[in-house]
Amino acid sequence: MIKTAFVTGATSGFGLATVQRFAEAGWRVVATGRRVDRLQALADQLGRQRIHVAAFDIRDADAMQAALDARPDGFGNIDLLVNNAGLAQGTQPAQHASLDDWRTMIDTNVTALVTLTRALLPNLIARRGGIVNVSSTAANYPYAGGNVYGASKAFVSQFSLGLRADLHGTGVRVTTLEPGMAETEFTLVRTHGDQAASDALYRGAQPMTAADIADTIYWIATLPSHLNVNRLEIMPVSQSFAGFQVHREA
Ligand code: NDP
Ligand code: 8X3
Repeated sequence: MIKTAFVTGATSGFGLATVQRFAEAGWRVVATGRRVDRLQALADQLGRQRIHVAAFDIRDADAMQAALDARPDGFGNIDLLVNNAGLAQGTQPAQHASLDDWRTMIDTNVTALVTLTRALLPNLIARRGGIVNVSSTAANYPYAGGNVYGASKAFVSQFSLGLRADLHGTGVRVTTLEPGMAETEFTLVRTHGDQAASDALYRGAQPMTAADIADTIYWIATLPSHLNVNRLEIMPVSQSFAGFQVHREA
C-alpha cells in the first residue's frame, strides 16, 4: 500500500528535502508552504500522481482547513505528519526584541502546529500513523537572543511528549526532532534577509544539511512499527555546548 506524508514548510530547507526523500522512496506527499512558485516547481518535478501541493499561510486556520478539504483522491489519508514549517525572527535580547516578531513565531511555531495536528489526529489514529514535530536544540539550551524562539520549540517538544501520552494504545508514533545548526534559509529569515550574516554563521562549520535532516525523518518514520523515537537531538560534530555566563561588577 502506498503511504502518504503531509509535510509543512515544503518550499525550502528541511521540508523541501523531506518531500524529495519520501517521494523518491515511493510515498505520496502533501506539500505546503506560502511560496506558490516553489510548490509548483516541486509538483512539476515529482509529478501530480506523487505530490499534491497546497499554498497557504499556516497561521490562517480557515485557509488551512480549506486546503485540507480540497485534497484530491489519493491524498486524503495521512500516514505521517511532519510539522516542520517554522521560523526564528530576530536575535535581539528580550528587552529590545520586536513584539511582532515574537507573535509571528508563536503563531507559526506553536498555534499553527497544534491546529494542524488537531485537524489530522483522527485520520492519523485511523491509519496508526506517525507525527514528527520539528523542534530544535534551542528547546533544550537557552542562548542570548533565543528567548521566544527557544520557548516556542520547548513547547513543540513538550507538546510532542504529551501527545505520546494521549495517544497511548492507538499505535500512533510521535517524535520530537531537535536539530542543532543546519544550513537552510533559516538564518536568512531570522535576520530579515541578511545573506552575509547567514554565510558568516555557517562558514567553515560544516553544518548539517537539509538532506541530513530529511534522512533522519525518513529513518524515524520507517522504523519497525513497534518502535517509537520519543526525542532525537542531532547536531553537527562542529557544534557542542558552551558554559554559563557570569556577569561581574566592574
Ligand atoms: P527554512 O527557512 O529553509 O524553511 C522554513 C519553511 O517554513 C519554509 O518552507 C517556509 O515556507 C515555511 N513557513 C514559514 N512560515 C510559514 C507560514 N507562515 N506559512 C506557511 N509556511 C511557512 O528553514 P528550515 O528548513 O531550517 O526550518 C524548518 C524547521 O526547522 C523550522 O521549524 C525551524 O525552526 C526548524 N529548525 C531549523 C534549524 C536550522 O538550523 N536550520 C535547526 C533546528 C530547527 P514559505 O516561506 O514558502 O511559507
Ligand atoms: C535552530 C538552531 O541554534 O539557531 O533551531 O536556535 S539555533
